[in-house]
Amino acid sequence: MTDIVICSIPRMSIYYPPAAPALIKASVEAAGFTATALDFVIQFHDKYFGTALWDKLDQWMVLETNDSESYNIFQKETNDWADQLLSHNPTWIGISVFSFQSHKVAKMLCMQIRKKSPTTKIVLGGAGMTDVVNDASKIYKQNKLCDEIITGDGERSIVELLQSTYKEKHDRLENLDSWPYADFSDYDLDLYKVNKKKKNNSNKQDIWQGYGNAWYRRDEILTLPITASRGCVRKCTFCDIPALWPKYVTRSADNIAEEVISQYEQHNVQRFHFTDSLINGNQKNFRLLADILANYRTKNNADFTITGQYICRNEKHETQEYYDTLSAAGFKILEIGIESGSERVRHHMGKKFSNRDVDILMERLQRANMMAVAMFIVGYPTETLEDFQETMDMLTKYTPYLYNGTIVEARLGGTQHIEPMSALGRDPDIVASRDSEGNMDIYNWTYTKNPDLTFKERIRRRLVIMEHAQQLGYLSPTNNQEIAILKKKWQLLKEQDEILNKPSTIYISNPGPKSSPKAEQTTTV
Ligand code: B12
Ligand code: SF4
Repeated sequence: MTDIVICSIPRMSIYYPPAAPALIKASVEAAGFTATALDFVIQFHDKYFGTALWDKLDQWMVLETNDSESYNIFQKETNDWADQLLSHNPTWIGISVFSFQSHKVAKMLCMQIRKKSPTTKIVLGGAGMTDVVNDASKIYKQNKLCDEIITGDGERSIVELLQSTYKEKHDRLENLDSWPYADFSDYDLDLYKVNKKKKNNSNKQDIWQGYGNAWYRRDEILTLPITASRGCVRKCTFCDIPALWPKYVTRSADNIAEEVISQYEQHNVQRFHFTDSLINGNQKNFRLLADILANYRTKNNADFTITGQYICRNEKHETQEYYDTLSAAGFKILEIGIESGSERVRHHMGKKFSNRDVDILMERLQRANMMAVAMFIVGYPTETLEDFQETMDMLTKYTPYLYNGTIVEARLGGTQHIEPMSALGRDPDIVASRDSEGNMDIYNWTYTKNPDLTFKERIRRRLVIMEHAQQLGYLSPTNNQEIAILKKKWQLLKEQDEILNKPSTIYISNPGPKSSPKAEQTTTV
């Protein structure tokens, strides 16, 4: 008998073990209840990855496919997961819904649990349930698939639920230091060692569900997630983080360092990934953290490294010495949202650093023996052909950093989609179609002030820049799932065009290898 058993479900990357069930378990136990965390993400991955079924199954979760084989497999798996959950004889079953991509699996799992044990209570939580615009919870409530839905931060609410004092709310924690850090003791962490050969002989280095991360692929390493802050200090127009977390809060440097050191000593962690929207939100605190960790790593000859999302700041407010300290602390790979080579576009986004700031950042990273994952957005509403060319040129300009190993990846995402909760989502000049329930088509939109940027044009630019990046030698993952979505959308457009008798070929202006003259190419998506 246990008070709550909390599980993670696909679709989630297996870059590191799911953070939420480990955090929820720690909070619940600190309040005197019993909790067990079960990880169906790794179970599912290790069973199917490397088999001919994997792609189909992965796509089934995201796209509206009617593939009956995938459906039957998920029925079988969720049936088995329900048995595993119920074998703990829990009062509550908690399901962590990481994003909207987990809904199909979550619904199936709820149904299986309901069928087997109608009296066991089910609570859902996670960012996938915190989608206030599309109200993801409606369908679960209407069909009585669960007993409670917890949105926002889960630590306090879940304790209140078990204490029977919970009242529906959208919680955000204020004082993060007062909550315990993640407890991974129920997980088999060995399964997350990325390059470890698996029973079915598949090798984890080949996959991160469409994401790249060369740095993640190299050794037999264990990465653990750390959640040091929530929210963001910026308000970029395309991003929904400011709406999801209206206030930025961070744990103190001492508190974060204590967790890093304790997890490192307990689990022999080689890499930490900060799940924060940005790790350098509070510069003073971040610098302090770097000092503590640099000191610890040096004194103890500790070899862990740290990755996380980082914002580029005005170069005048930073120094080479600062980056040397970050490096000594283990902050070896920073994921940096450069977004565009065009300052005009970045300015509109609310990212007000200059191209010179980026140049100097790259230089400092190189000198400090650090690395960058450069993240870009293709097809921002104001992006003209000239702006797009500036992003292409930036990739070309930075090839020296690619060749010397400073830039390890150019991440291109999909095409710009409009987050309904972002500032762009509220911009009256963005025109998007809506379905019968009023949900907007986040991919297929136009911007009245830049009418040439059609959805087709965005897809074209996305493919052009991917070819350009790959030809230059960047690791630039095709991000299979995003491309699959674009293909599907393209197919729909093609069908509409055929009805209207218009051609649907995408013309790619291919810059060719570095020295070759530009060539015109066509491609079909
Ligand atoms: C790191 C990250 C990733 C990593 C994930 C690595 C991994 N395996 O965990 C990568 C880059 C792979 C990724 C991918 C995606 N991500 Co992501 N990701 C994040 C990010 C930055 C941090 C997530 C995190 O770990 N947070 C820390 C944990 C502890 O928080 P949490 O899971 O939300 O859990 C808390 C609460 O939600 C709640 N809770 C969670 N589970 C449960 C369960 C119960 C029972 C209860 C009571 C409470 C509860 O309590 C927890 C503690 O407070 C968030 C944004 C953010 N800053 O949070 C986006 C975010 C979660 N991602 C998002 C999306 C959309 C995606 C993708 C779909 C993107 C894409 N188009 O492909 C994919 C889907 C997942 C996949 N394919 O792996 C959205 C989700 C929005 C939504 N409603 O769907 C977010 C919120 C970003 C955003 N701005 O919109 N992501
Ligand atoms: S894009 Fe990054 S920096 Fe901008 S608001 Fe979102 S999380 Fe913050």
